[in-house]
Amino acid sequence: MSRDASTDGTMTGACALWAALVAEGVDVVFGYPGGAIMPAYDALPGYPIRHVLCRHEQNAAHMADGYARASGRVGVAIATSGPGATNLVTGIATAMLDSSPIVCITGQVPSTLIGSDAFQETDITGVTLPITKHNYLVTRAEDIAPTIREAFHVAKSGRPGPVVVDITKDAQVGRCAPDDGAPVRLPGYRPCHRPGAMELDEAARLIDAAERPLVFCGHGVVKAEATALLRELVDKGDLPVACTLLGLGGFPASDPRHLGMMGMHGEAWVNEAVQRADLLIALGMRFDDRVTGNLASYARNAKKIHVELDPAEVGKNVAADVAIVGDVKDVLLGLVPRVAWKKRAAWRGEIAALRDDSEAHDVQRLPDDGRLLAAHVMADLHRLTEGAALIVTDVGQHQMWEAQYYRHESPRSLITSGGLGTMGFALPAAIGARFARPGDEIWVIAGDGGCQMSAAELSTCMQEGVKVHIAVINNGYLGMVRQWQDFFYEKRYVATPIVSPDFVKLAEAHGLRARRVTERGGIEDAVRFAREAPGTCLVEFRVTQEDTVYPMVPAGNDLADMIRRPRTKGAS
Ligand SMILES: Cc1ncc(C[n+]2csc(CCOP(=O)(O)OP(=O)(O)O)c2C)c(N)n1
Repeated sequence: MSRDASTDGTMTGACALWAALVAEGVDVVFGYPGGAIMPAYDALPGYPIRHVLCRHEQNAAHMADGYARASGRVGVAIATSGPGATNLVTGIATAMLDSSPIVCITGQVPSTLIGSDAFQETDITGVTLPITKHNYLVTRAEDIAPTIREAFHVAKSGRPGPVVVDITKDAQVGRCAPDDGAPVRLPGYRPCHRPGAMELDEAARLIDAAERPLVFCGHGVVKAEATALLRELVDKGDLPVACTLLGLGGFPASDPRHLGMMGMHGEAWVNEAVQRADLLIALGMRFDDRVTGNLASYARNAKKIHVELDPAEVGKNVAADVAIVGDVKDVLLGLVPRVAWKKRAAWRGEIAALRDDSEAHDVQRLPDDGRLLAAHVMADLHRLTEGAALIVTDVGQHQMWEAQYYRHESPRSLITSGGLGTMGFALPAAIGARFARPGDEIWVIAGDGGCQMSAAELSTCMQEGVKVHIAVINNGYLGMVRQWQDFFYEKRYVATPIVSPDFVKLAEAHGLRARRVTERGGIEDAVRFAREAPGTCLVEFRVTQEDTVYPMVPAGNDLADMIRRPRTKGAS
């Protein structure tokens, strides 16, 4: 029952807030209370919304983000003013760079105190201006519901992104009439572009004429739910497909035309193919520097078709011969019928030769000498889950090995912080994903460094009864940074050896099951153990310490100048 006892037909701003969230279909929010948001919290029990108490507001934003990425819906995080709000910042920036639709609601000091450096006052709309799609300061109860409606519209329409709604305490306790549900009107905000027939014709002409075309499957393919249409395009043109990190799963890894990941830690043959291609068909991706390396030498022989929802991305890094602004699904609906059936055996053969050569010495042979490598864990996890799990990774070497060895078949089967590369992301994002996909098997893969950044959320798993499986890849180092020190700082390992708590005891202290694995033979049993655990289970994999992710394009280098696995050490 609502705590809003009024009989005059009005309601408090706090009630208007929850009613507006219910109207948006919200059934779970992730948050942490405090003084300036207390009226809102006090009203929450009257509404059918579950609140998940995080242990740090950054993680509330990551949970909302994980929920959004797993479901395609908008995730919601709640925090108080001042430190609560500023703690959200990394989570908001993470969502911004990966175009994830979240709405963060923050309490603000009473409007009469704004600007007075009141207790726990921070100008959070000012702070988050460059890392949100949009933000709002709400000072009147009657503005709360329309603002929430607008915030959801902005967060999910066009290129999705984070929106902050900062609500003063007096607005929360003030009274207003129930919301009239008026449709959102935002003159000037026109996020949907219809692809033009001329661009589509020109793109189809380029595709038909190309001898060595490559399709790039980016995050936009996953977000637009365009995977079936992508398959049709690939079928017609016999087109090889390379994925960005966030595009993995947008095209099934088991398809023979799937090449793998491109870029800094992409497969060598993919990067070589990019440099040889005569046409790039880039779908829903933004030519990040981790993808292109040195722009001056990037794909010089290729014409480029760039399909992107956000006009600001087109031509930003790489000039497009044909730019098509629009949702990938809409564009493919128009493009596929225009493209001719064509076989490209010579080009497919050329790539296969590159692949054979590279696989012979670049791809890590997984040794059978008892040593446990992180890649073993990824490969075995893929085999044991039959590629059907939702994997949420943290950031570092393990993230790249996951991308290389866990073969993603379906969209939204990988959640990872790509654009910002936020350590500590995985566990909270997985908790959020759990609420979006209650029936799915969810694995967190985190390093010993990143795991410690959000280990406090083990408490949340315990309190909320959340079931995720956590694989901690413990190599005793901040491995990815150590790898850079290996290559570029003459092995001076400054600040990268990291001592960890006993992860098994840490999990057990939270009432969770846990186990340690030190040999390859232990992986299968541990996966079974985790799956059978009633709640969250942590498995610590003690892996070989100084291992390297190959290949590697040094930052800013030409894509062709990859550091390859040393040939003499082909066995490890
Ligand atoms: C919040 C944050 N701080 C610092 C970094 C820089 N960074 C990138 S990878 C990495 C090391 C990660 O170490 P670990 O979590 O142990 O994973 P590993 O690389 O060993 O698999 C660091 C420090 C980052 N990405 N995010």
